[in-house]
Amino acid sequence: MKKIALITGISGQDGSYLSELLLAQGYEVHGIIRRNSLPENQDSRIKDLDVITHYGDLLDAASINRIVNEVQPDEVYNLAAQSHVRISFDMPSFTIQTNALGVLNMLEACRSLKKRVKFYQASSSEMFGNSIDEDGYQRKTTPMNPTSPYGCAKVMAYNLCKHYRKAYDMHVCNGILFNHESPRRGSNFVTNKIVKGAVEIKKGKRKTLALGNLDASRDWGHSKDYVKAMHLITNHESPSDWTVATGESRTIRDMCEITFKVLDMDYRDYITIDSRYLRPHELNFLKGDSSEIRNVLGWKPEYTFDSMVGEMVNHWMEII
Ligand code: G4F
Repeated sequence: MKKIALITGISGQDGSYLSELLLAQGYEVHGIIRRNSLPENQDSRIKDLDVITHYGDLLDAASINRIVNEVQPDEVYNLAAQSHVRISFDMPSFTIQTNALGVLNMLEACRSLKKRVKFYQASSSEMFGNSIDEDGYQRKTTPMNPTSPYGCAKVMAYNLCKHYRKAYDMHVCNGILFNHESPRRGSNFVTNKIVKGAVEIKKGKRKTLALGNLDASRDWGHSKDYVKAMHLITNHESPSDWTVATGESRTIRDMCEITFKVLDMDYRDYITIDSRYLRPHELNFLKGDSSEIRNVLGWKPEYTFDSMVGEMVNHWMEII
């Protein structure tokens, strides 16, 4: 019998890579999508995949209950979210509802199922805020001091998942994933914004690229590697919480320098600073310790930072 997976946020970067991984392993893959006035915006990443989609919304508990009951999943990957940290300052209420109460709706829907479902929650390094352990890393034991409505909501969802695991003996896992990118990343996130902008400059389509804080530092991996971690985490015999990261941190300035260099340009000639892209409260530095998932589950990223940037540059060079 085929295993059945249900992915919320299936149309996003991670949802599409995870669908490919699960289909390749013989799963029947279902996903929840929201209604959009331009349907092609909704399925551009998954239109060629053999997945079954259902209309629903994490905030519409009736739709979630109906889908979970119809699909009877063995594994649920809860990836849906208002995932943009900067936008969470503009839409705090929507972000908190979707990213925290939406998770509660999913957990409740799964709790009501007769079968024991494995539940994966997309937790985030944004939960740490500016906490750093003495050795310079963040890990699941690092205090969580979020610096955005997005981070606050993710902390609540993280704790709800731990609570449901203990209170109802459910197989609920958190993957605390550090930033992960790819050509499929939305181009309003900084990596793809830089790569796309640099290629546009290279091809004479624009003269400059406006960014916000260049001094923040992130631990960037590749989404394709990180969805493998999601699957390993969910299928480990005992449900737990795991940190997924590369262990390398680079500033936004480094990202600009490397990307423009690949295209034989000097970023200093093209980058401008626009305060619209600054945040009311910034998370300054992320570097994750993923030794537990590497040692216990054997997870190891295949991409390096350079191979990831190279793939993103090639993608935009072909499209633009
Ligand atoms: O690419 P970003 O928007 O990602 P951010 O805020 O780190 O969040 C991402 O990673 C989290 C995991 O830690 C996820 F939970 C979350 O869903 C998302 O995937 O911004 C990265 C950094 C920030 O410090 C930001 O201030 O880049 C800085 N930045 C500088 N200029 C910019 C820009 N970010 C964006 N989006 N646009 C800019 O023009």
